[in-house]
Amino acid sequence: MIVRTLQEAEKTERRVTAKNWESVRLLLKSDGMGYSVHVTTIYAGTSTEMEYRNHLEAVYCIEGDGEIETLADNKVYQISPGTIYALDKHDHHILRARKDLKLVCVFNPPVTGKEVHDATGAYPLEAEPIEA
Ligand code: 9YT
Repeated sequence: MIVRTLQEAEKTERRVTAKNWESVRLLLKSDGMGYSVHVTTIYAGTSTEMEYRNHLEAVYCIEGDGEIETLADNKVYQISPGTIYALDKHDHHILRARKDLKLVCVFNPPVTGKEVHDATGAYPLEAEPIEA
């Protein structure tokens, strides 16, 4: 059984920061669940381009206001509390926050905690990629 709180996790290396966002990884690969769970804040006024080639990600908004644009078709979807989006096609996208976006993110396969975004906006995978 694993029980931990956001409040204690954010005082550890589970909290990571970047220019446009910060994130607390409540569950990581080492927790053995087969997915990771993150509470991520995307800072107001930022635009972040991402493409997780090696991961599937679902993102549920609990606070804030923003939008996501999928770059393959330039479609824009509004994001507010109660909205979930799932990058089921490893969608290349831009996330824009009008107000601080607080998001619960689930990654499959799980993030190890050591990844940094590479030049394509993806996280590298330790094992075989899902697709080339
Ligand atoms: C919203 C989003 O794409 N979050 C990704 C997770 C976050 N950047 C993290 O924990 O690395």
